[in-house]
Amino acid sequence: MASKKPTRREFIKTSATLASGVAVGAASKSASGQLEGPESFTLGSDEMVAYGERSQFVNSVRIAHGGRPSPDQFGLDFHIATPLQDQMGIIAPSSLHYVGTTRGSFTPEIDPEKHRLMIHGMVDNPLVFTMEELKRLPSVTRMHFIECAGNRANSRHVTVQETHGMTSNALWTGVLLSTLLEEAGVQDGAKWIVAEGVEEVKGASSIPLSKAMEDCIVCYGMNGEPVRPQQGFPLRLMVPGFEGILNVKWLRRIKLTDEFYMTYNDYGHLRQDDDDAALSMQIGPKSVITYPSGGQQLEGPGFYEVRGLAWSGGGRVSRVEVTTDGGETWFDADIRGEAQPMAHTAFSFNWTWDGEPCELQSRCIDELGSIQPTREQAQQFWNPEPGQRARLKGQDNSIQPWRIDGDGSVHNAIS
Ligand SMILES: Nc1nc2c(c(=O)[nH]1)N[C@H]1C(S)=C(S)[C@@H](COP(=O)(O)O)O[C@H]1N2
Ligand SMILES: [Mo]
Repeated sequence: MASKKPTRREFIKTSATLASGVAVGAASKSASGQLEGPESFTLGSDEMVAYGERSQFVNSVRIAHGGRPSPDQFGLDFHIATPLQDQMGIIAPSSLHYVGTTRGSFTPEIDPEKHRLMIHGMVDNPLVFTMEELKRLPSVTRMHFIECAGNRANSRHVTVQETHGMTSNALWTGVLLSTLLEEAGVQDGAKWIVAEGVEEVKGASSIPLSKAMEDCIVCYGMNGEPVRPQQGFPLRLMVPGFEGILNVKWLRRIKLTDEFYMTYNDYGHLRQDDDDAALSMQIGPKSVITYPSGGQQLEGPGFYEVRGLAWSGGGRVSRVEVTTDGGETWFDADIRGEAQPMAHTAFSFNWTWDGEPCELQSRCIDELGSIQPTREQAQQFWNPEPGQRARLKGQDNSIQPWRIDGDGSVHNAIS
């Protein structure tokens, strides 16, 4: 077997070895055996007092996703992927949150004082809210992930940023949409909402009214500050656990309707009927190991904490399993903290690598009992039987394999 889960006793033993190994390494670099001090000190500046910066030694960045430059030659932003391999824990720093745009966009500059949200259509009282009016209402702060349907791994991808970087998790603050809809008085027969951003056709999406009443949030806050412009400042819709495209940014209008609207977004997803549309929106159980992951290099045999993220549109993550032998044996990973519904959940697994080539995978089981599929299982959805109409399910939640070679290099093992 290429690897095994260390017992508690072995773990303590290997950790001790690891610690002395590090000390030896450091001593060999510094002839005097002294610890080195800082290179210099930053003097206080008005800027750093007013607004902090990360260290000059930290240089993790987002990248354009899907082989399309961002910004492109016209200055339009396209998909931008977050560096999951560098993220610590479950909250994406706002500056590194992934960005999804349906057809490329300029990030609108919206003066919050002028911004309005209109709720109309099949309601008794059409309403128009200012930002200040929204902020007076009862609010919630909840942790939720967003994931773009374009978050699909393929064999050409090298890093986890490329395979899985189109999802991020943040703390979102705002008013439950149900609060606003109750105020407006939903009429009998209304079944859908159509949410629209300031760029008209591009931001519009049809969302089932049942979902709108359940847990959607009209958000003005993100990670303790106003929503960032690329995430929809000053207002964005959060549709927990449903496809990213429904989380309308720069939200300005919500119309209640008795049927599904074939908006630009919906058309792009080839949804044919109401049921099909509603069912295809929820994101299945998914997980990925972020350490060790593609492009990284293990220093040599010994102890490693395997770490990753798991999530599901179906509620809380209830279990995550890890294999280090390509799927023959699965172990329960540790869930870090308490899993939140429709939120990234961190997992870890204590592992001692024996230096032999091996393959790491993780799989997520959510509170509905749904299990993350293998790539082969998921592909049955993507490639229908001959004669069947190709249905774009809009998501890839298949298991991600990482191969570790004898030299410690880590590779995407999708064939
Ligand atoms: N108004 C508007 N809302 C939008 C989009 C858009 O282009 N315009 N893109 C959608 C897509 S495709 C995704 S995946 C999510 C991404 O949200 P994020 O950029 O905050 O990560 O926003 C959605 N909301
Ligand atoms: Mo998206």
